[in-house]
Amino acid sequence: KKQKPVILWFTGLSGSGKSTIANAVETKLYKMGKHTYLLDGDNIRHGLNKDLGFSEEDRIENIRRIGEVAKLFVDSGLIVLTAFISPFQKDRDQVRNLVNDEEFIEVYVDTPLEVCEQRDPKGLYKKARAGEIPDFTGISSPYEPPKNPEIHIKNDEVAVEECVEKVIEYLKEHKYI
Ligand code: GGZ
Repeated sequence: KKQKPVILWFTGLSGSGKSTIANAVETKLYKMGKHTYLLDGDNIRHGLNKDLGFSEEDRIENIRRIGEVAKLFVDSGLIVLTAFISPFQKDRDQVRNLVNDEEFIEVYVDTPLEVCEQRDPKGLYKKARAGEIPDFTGISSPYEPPKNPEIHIKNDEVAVEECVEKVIEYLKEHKYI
């Protein structure tokens, strides 16, 4: 079945729902017969990037490597989904500039810090507030919201299924699938 290779670059705070939505989008694309690959903390930060932490310098290098890997998968014809905080606009733009214009879609998972902190699925915000995790995004390390994301998702206001639909509709409208 036809598909145009592209990077779906999800960005947002810890607990924003990036991974959940990216996973659900991937499942949907799979059911439609599309070929995809999902890059996330589980397969990148535990492998290729296990030498990196969360200093500004390490986050920049984290995103740079992920961008290069995503580009390779795009070259192989896949729809690539990435789910990383990727807090800096400059680094996201650098990945955008690695590929052709139409091969990068920035997906902003816009969940307010208060909501992420309330969810706190892994108790990380609590630890960060207690000073047990230094440089925690949103607490003691910055997050720069995308200026012009192709897709803007407010997942505290709508169900995951609706967020998934929004991404799928975008892909159809712009003839990726
Ligand atoms: C932010 C941290 C930190 C610090 C550990 N700051 O909710 P999670 O657990 O599963 O997702 C977070 C993940 C962020 O890794 P990324 O590779 O996406 O970050 S970045 O793009 O900024 O390089 C969180 C966990 O790692 N985590 N320490 N200090 N998140």
